[in-house]
Amino acid sequence: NIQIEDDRTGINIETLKRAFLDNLFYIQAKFPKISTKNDYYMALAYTVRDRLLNRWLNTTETYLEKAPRTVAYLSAEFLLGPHLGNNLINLGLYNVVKQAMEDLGLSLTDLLEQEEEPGLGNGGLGRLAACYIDSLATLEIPAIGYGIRYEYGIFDQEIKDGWQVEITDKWLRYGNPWEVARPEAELEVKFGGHTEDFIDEHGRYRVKWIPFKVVKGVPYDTPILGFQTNTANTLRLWKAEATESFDFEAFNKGDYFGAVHEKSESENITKVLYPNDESYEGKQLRLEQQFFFVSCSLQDMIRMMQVQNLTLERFHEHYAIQLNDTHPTIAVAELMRLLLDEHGFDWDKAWNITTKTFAYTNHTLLPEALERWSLNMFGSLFPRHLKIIYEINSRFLDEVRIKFPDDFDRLRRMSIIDESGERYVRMANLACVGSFAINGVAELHSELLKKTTLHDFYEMYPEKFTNVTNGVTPRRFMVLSNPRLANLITSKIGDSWVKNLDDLRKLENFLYDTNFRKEFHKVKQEVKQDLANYIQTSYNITIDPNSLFDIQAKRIHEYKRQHLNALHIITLYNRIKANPNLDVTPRTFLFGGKAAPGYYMAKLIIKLINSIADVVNTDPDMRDRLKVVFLTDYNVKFAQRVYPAADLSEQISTAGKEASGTGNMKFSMNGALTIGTLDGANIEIREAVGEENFFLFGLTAQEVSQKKAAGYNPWDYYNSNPELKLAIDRISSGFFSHGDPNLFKPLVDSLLYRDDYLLLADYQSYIECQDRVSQAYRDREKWVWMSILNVARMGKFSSDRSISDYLKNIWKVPSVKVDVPE
Ligand code: 26M
Repeated sequence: NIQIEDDRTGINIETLKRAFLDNLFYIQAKFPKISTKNDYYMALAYTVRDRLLNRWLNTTETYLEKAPRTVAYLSAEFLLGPHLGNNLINLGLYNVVKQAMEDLGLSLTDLLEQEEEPGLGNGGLGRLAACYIDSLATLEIPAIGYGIRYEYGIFDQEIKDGWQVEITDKWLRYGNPWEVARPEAELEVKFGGHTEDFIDEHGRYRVKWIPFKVVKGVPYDTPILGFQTNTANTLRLWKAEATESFDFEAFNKGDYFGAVHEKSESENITKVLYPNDESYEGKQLRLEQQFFFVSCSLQDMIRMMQVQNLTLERFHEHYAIQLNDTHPTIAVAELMRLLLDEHGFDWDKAWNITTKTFAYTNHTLLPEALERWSLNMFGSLFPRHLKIIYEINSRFLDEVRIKFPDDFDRLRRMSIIDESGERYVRMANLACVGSFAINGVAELHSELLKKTTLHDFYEMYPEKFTNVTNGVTPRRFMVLSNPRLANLITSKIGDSWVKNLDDLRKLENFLYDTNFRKEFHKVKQEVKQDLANYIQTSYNITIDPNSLFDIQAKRIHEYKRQHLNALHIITLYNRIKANPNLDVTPRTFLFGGKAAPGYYMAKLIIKLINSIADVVNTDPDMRDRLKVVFLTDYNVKFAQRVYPAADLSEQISTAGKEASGTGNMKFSMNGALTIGTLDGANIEIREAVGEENFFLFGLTAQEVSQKKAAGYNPWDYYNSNPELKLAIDRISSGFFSHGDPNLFKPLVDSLLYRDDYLLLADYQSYIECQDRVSQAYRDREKWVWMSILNVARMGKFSSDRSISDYLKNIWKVPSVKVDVPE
């Protein structure tokens, strides 16, 4: 029974091997003898790519023909992580390909390790966008992700002498086999210049925008596969290039160097991802990036409708556009401009379409993170948009006046233009006015939005507000990252849980099965051993897989309180120093995360952790009891190693500050127990897994704001808590800084004189909770029990559920089946 398979699509082992060697020869131009690891990676990537093109092209074709209602997810960031492993999982080819590689004497794990991940995002917000496009494809929803093809993604982190050093992320260095450039679909984006009013041939008042410069946007498409479906949606990222016409003009004037300079200026727009999260910086280039990708994306959508012979009157019926935070919010003004100026709509019609198109997700309550653009800068870059925004604002404020007569303070607060001093365009206000739906990312966050940051808008438009609790994809963060656990689960309850995460509940039937609990524990130990081996190899540090792996991995920020975790470590250190025979539960503290390059305090926190690690790891009294490791360059690839190996997940933000968190979910669905505050999605995780299976501590959001209102004084805590005082004094004395009392002074002072994030107020509660954790870990049977319950009850936190919520409550986009003919 000989079966002949096409080398491009066949999935038999022999075919895969032949196809792989074929790609190695014809694409990499190499024989095995002279191939590098990267050649092998590329050959395999193309082999896998060949096998998804059928789905991708058929999906695209289906959407073109059926012209279904479509979700457009606009995000300045998509933190995708490596493609190869994920595509193998979603195609169902992981095991055959692994075998095929083994037959050729290659290890799939090694090849996966080769991939330079597209780190086109900072953290939570960018990673959420990546999870959502995965779930959209898995749920077979017509959808497209639009974003920016940064030439340099989030910087690579190195640690030198305990300090963070940033290295440019040259992720495209060896080529990107997953993207396809579509230069034939390029578009033009205008910047600067001025506007001119004129009367058109129908005697109507119109506006023309005469730009100062025009930049080309070239789309690069990446297929996003659904899990075990035919759907392969597109992620379309825009790269900026110079327009020939501009080169040409300068060239004619004889200004060759000027022309080349102009060209590189244009290409700067998509050069680099801004590395700050949770704090906004009013940089012009950032605003240019936002407008650039938004304008390309909207023009692209309009062009698509024209190809499909659809009238733009129905734009809002054809597209539901989600604004991932305010970063793409200039889309509200740009869609208005396109409809008014380029397609001849009148204001009311254009406004009706626009406000039925957009929905806005807010990701933060931190005031310093709210985007506002200096009016001067905004007006000189986008003179037409500023006029449109004035018009939107004036009509909007009329509405406010009708609903709330004589409330001048309210008008001042709600105005899209901030006129309290230097004038600004407030992007969150524009997003609220221009969208039909506004959501927060966890229940508490959505409630706080209504009560605080967006309170006025809630009173104005209560019907717009909803909550959609975040979720994460179990394909990448369980199946791919933790195959041992995934296989154990599947051996007990089948594999339906991968697409229907609520099915994990069936694991509860095995709680009383001693054998299952043993296997579950064994899996955790093996995965911890894997991480220990990795740390041994890369850091030359030995960690004990029998110790409690206590992990905090996320961007470094004062509100996330990595330094509270540090105070706990110092406290344990002090206790052991005071009593070297103390019976402590051995712990390994692992940290990972990047600090924004301009965020001094965050960088000092990294230095502190590394300094503590130096002291703790070399003190003989600490041996076999405490270890501290700062894991360098925490990214998606590394996160996939970390989540599975955690016993304890640190989710210790000041209550009311973390909008949701998504790492918290990834840890818990891999069986880590959480020590956490009542913040963001922690609250819902605790409800889901059961309060007895969650280590809760700290003030509530309400208590935090009350305490602040009552005049919080950190000294009260410092003076009345000897262990706390001792811990802080250790730092200020220079104990961790070779006797230098100045090094950490800014950090210590920030705690003693301000403590904006209430570390001192939460310290005692945290320490007592950590003591309970240490006790609990000694009863390994009990711990495993709680850990199983965490996995079994995390179904709600699949991004498939989040996307279903968006579909049901906001987008109302039906699924579309894609046929893939053989
Ligand atoms: C803004 C302006 C200029 C440069 C960068 C930015 C910027 C970029 C990313 C601001 C914020 C950015 O990300 C914020 C973020 O990641 N927020 C997190 O979003 C997650 C997904 O909803 C939540 O789970 C986290 O709680 C929230 O902190």
